[in-house]
Amino acid sequence: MDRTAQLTARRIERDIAYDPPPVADSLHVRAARVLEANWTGTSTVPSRSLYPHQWSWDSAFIAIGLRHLSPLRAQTELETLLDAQWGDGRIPHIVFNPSVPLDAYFPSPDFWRSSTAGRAAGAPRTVQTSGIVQPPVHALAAWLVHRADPGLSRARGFLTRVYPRLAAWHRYLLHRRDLGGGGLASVVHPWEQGMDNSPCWDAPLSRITPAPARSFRRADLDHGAAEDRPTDLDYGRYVRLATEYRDAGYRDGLGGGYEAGLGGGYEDGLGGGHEAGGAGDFAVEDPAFNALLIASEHALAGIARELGATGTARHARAERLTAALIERLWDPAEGMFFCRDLGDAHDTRDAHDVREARAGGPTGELIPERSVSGLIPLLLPTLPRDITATLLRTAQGPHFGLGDTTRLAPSYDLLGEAFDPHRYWRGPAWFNTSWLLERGLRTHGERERADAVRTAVLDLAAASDFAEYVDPYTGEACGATGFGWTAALALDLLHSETEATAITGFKGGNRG
Ligand code: 9WN
Repeated sequence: MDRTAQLTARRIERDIAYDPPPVADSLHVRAARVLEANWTGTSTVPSRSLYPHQWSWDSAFIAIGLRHLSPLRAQTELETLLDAQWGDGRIPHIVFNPSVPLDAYFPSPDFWRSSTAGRAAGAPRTVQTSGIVQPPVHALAAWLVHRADPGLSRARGFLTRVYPRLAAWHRYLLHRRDLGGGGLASVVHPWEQGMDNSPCWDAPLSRITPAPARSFRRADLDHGAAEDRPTDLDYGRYVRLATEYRDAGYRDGLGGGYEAGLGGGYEDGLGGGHEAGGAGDFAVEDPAFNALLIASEHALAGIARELGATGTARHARAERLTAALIERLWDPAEGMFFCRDLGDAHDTRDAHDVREARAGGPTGELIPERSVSGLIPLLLPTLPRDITATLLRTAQGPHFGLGDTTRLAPSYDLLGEAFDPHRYWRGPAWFNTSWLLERGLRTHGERERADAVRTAVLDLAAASDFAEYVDPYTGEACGATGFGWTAALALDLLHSETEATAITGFKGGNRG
């Protein structure tokens, strides 16, 4: 056969070369495409439509996935966030992109007025941010990002630059936010804990008079289905709390100001004393928020070691925090951790009252609502063995149904009165909490269970087009698609080792 005949024959046999049938892209490629589409040049938006700015804990989760595609981008993601840190050490929950129109997201920069209302707390002048915080996943993310490419990290001085900022962040939480006086950090707004409309907040929020509906305009309903989102009543209360905090200058401590903020050596003895305060009527100690602080404290110890210190003081602090978590939030009868509502107990202007309250045992009341937040401490490498075993049973039991009626743990109790499989944090399964549980199961050597969650994350992320959250029974996509942390954490599980490993690199060993 001559050349022309060959080509003609090939064309007839293989017109696939000219009109290829669709070949399904791999999950890796699809996840990478989401992260590329959401990348702004210096950070990644959670969603192009619903959340067009940089969010704090989203960026930490996103960096954890991004490290497999571009360690440089992952470092940049965290550096951009940390550039917006306040002088008092807080990392704001949103860093606004000035080129996005004001009405694209509510509350917008003109609501928060960070550079004026937050001046006394050291808000940056050149970038606009919110004034509240989100869970401290950042040191953990920085450590994992470093480990993805230690050569690049060292060459860029990544850890040397981020360490003092992360240390100041933890100092802020442990000094300014220990509103219960028992050593744990409190959140002063549901958005701070990240699970905005969890039924856990219903009781503490019921004390708050909602801002009138006509005083603000929700932008989320332009992009998300109303039945999947928080109600107008919830929003009215979110707005009231944020307004009061802003109008009090975002002040947490008795002294205001930000002398406890940036600075400090690698070992970072906390120094100073507990400071009471908090402007609003909402103050809650949450298990996931504090478990992430503890995991991040272990990660900071790893970073300190990499930078030439011992890290011992940080591990010791993480252990003290773990003990406080158990003392204040563990409910042995229910077999899980609960939130503690500090009620008015935190709202004292007098440090003497705080010491009194402290001496009299834990202040406030446990909130008897089962949230996935109460399972997240499974992440901690040194949780006592009996608590780990009990948590596992609770996760698999009728309230969460993990591995039985659900493949991914629901955000809230399947049997709870407030359960709703589609409404945001009142039932749907989320990918970040599933990732944390998967890592926790692996930390404790629960390989088969971890494998099952991993497979479910990968399947459901792919099938839902990287949805923000899914119906825990059916896997039906809810909220936004092309969601940043869903893509990033699926990518991370695709690439991460599957043998037993402690996420922070610190094994410690179970106690008890
Ligand atoms: C308020 C960005 C954020 C997440 C939160 C999630 C949702 C914001 C909102 O979106 O909260 O911060 O407008 O509902 O609840 O966890 O960080 O993805």
